[in-house]
Amino acid sequence: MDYPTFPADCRSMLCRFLTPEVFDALRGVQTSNGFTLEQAIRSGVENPDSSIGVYAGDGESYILYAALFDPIIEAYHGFHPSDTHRSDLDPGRLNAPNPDPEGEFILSTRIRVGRNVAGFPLGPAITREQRDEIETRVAAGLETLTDDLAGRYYPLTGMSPETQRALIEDHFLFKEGDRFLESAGLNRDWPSGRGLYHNHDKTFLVWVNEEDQMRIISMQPGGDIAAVFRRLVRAVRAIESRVPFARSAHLGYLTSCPTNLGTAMRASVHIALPKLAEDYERFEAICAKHHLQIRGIHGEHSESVGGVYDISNRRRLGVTEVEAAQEMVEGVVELIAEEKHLR
Ligand code: ADP
Ligand code: DAR
Repeated sequence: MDYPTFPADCRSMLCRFLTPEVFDALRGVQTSNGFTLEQAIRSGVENPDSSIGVYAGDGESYILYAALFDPIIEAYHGFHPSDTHRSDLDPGRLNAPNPDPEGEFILSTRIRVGRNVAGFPLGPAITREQRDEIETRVAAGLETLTDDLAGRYYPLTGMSPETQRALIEDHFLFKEGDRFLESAGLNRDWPSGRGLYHNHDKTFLVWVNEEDQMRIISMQPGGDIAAVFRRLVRAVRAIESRVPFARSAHLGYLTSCPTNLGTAMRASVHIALPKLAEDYERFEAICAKHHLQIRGIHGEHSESVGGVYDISNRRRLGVTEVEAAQEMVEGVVELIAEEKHLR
């Protein structure tokens, strides 16, 4: 593979940190799963509009390709190679009274964590057989869950397009055909091995074998962020007693995209901020102050509709789960105060 050419307007972390020196140092490297530098950077090379542009094929990728991954991890999370990640999943330490008890602003709250299964490669390097084995093991473990976590697993294979479309529209199921994931090899053998688990009222869901091998999701209408966090913690603990999670002392829970390392947690609200959206610079400044990310209402790479935005914590590594959720809560409190002031 020759050194890739990037367009002059490329702003991804890949084109920023893949210097010719780093490329030459890593070009002949392979992990024990045969995962190469070319595979790790393919998404950013084929999609120069990527924000990041790299994916790991296994835990080893973060070690063997550290010369490329470490500066990207530091630029995104503010996490230095000598830093140590800590986890804190104690809901008692989250100070989150409902920021919108009257339901004027927050339509819904969703907190998710990415998890991958210990002993297997990550999605970009996994084989079809390994991915299908993960689906079988995870689905079997999930279907032993009890009480409000009890539910059923629905394989994507055999799910009607109408059912898929409805679940995606209602924000319960992942979209298909993301070009960034496609280039990273994360859509191979689609839809084999993919599926959705959910409890009766769809407040607890698990995506199986999308970008990560699990996305464990707690969500409900309204702004009771503390209740959503409590349910997520119970679910994560119940699942980890059934399926071992891939993690490292340095990087926390391992994920295919470096933006999701550490807690692998994204805590978001769908919130109506039509007046603040008219002063977008002020909106962005408040979000930047609280390390918040602004997305549209159908997830990443989607648009806002009717002044409703998906607001979530941006940092996932080098902060604990409680700290990341607290960051989101405090940012949402300030966004609501500003929206009230503008109204
Ligand atoms: P992820 O959060 O898993 O990285 P996305 O940002 O693509 O993935 O969001 C996945 C789905 O979850 C999308 O349909 C998105 O609209 C939905 N979603 C995210 N946050 C919320 C929320 N607070 N309330 C309802 N749905 C949400
Ligand atoms: N689209 C890729 C990934 C960015 C982070 N989002 C994830 N992992 N879903 C990009 O480089 O823009």
